[in-house]
Amino acid sequence: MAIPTEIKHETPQHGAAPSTTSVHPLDPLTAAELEEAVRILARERHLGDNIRIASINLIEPAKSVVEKYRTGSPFERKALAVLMDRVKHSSYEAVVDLVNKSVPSVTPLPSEVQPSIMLDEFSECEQAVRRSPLFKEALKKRGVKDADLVMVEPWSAGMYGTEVPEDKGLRRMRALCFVRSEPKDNGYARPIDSMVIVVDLYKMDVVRIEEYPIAPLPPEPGNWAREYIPNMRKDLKPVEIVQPEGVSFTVEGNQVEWQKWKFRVGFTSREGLVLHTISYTDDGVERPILYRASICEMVVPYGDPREQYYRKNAFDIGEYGLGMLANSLALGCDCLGVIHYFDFPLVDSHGTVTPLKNAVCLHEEDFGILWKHTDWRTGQSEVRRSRRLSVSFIATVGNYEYGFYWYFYQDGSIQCEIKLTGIMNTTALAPGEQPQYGMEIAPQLNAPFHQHIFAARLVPTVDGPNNSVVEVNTVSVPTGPTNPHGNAFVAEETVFATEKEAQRRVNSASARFWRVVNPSKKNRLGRPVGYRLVPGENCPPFVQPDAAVMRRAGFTSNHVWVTPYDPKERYAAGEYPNQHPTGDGLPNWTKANRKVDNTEIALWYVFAHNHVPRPEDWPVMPVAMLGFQFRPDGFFEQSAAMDVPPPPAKDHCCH
Ligand SMILES: [Cu+2]
Repeated sequence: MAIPTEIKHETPQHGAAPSTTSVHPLDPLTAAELEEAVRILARERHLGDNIRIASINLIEPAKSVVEKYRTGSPFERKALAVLMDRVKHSSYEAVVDLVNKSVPSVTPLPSEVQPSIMLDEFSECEQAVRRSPLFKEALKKRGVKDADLVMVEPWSAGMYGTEVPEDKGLRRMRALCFVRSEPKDNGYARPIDSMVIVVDLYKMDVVRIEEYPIAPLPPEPGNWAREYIPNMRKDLKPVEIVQPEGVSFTVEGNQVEWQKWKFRVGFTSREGLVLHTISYTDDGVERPILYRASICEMVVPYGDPREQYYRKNAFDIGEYGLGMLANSLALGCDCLGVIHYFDFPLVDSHGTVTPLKNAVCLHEEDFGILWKHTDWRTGQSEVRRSRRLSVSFIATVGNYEYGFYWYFYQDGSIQCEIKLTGIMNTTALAPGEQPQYGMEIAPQLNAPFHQHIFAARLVPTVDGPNNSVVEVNTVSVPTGPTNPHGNAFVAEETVFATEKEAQRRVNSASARFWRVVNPSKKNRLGRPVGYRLVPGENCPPFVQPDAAVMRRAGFTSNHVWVTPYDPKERYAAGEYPNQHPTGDGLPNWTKANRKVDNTEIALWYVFAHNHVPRPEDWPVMPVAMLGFQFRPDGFFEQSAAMDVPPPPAKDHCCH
């Protein structure tokens, strides 16, 4: 095995004994375990000055192991470390056994594949640009006097088949630049539209600067920090969320119980928040629903075809890692009420472990009415307030923020909601120029059309391991002898037998939705028990099917994919989308057209927010939301929310 042997320094020992130890096979690696993994890698001579750690995450044990696990019994703890040798230009996957304190396997990655971009590389890339004489010269040419006020924004380089020979085999980033007028100014208000700085991340050196026609800087600032907003409204009175008797949920380690729900909170450096073993206790019986749920990939394709911009297609999960970019949430700001926070540790590319405080927020929310009816004849009236449990985290990816929220409801529904906010990426316009592929959002400032496309990976276990997916389309019945008045319409069901049949798009014309059913478990009405995947806002990708980005973003060509469950098929664009020459993931795996009927499956739901920018999205975009719901459909005998009690009498409203 071609593994690095040169060790210049031992990895420093970090702190004292572990303050927390893992207590369940699915618990993310603790800080102590991450430190131990780094120590084992160093001791076994897999680390050194030239080696960077792209990620270390738990290797989740097999589903069968998790299902058989009983509290207190021993379990394996293995970590997958992705390592990169900056000198040999090679990368490795190392399996670290934390119980036996060994490295049982090291597998080199294919030479053309790049691990995700490491957080440290962003700042190192920026420093490399700043010390480059080419950069100083390019700024001079553009009349930018103070290089310290230039904001350098490294973007993943992707792989488009147009790469010049000198880039071959390089680990690259492409940096765009913006100018601040003072240190706290919003740089995105003044894009330097005319240059892209290509950086070699192995050497941390500027390779070249690609030059394009120089556009003048837009004239206006676009500031958002509080010191720039002198006249804030003054008529807001405080709102306090008070739970005088405490919360209605319990948390034990990473396990949460609330109402009849039970699930585990997990976290990876790539996906951020992961939910495991979601179940609902119905009449004393704990019924499984989802084994694992996460947003596993996303891509933001920009529709600007100009040479300097056609490569703007960030895979924010596979190329950057949302867990690494997660915020430490603030009480009263990010989350309101009585909050339970989960902290998760992160490891940087040098092996230093840092706890991320308040990474995931858990709390209850009042969510309006749950159900209501008034009998106008008798005057009887019943109303129930909806209480939902929210589990969330927020990641900052350069200019944008993404909030990922999972909600649990008292009627057995689950909802995934993504909140998009932050600052739009911008380009410059000449005076009087109308943008062709974007919208002028402030004088001479263009925000290009783009899409935010997300992939959820759900591993359904609706009342047991073997599930099927059924598509339901509502269709009009032609007028005729059985439908003489032309008013008939029916819901037609089609079971997906194979992966190819299960590659589908949303269709509002047939009010299309999907049911995940357990064919071997019937409800009292004789139909298989199920959960309904209810799509929300969605649209197709607007790049051409043969656009180069689609080689890596092929997963966006369908909104629904169903695959046989394979724990190795984790991410919609494959393990290593960063600079992947051919792309991987769903389009590749499903070529085998495997059977997906009445077996263990993964259900992938891809959904898009199409961003046609508005002036009101500037300077910081108010939250836009999209997502989907997973609602019981024949799972319960009737509404699961009937036993929710009315609000206390002191609130007067319900009697
Ligand atoms: Cu957007």
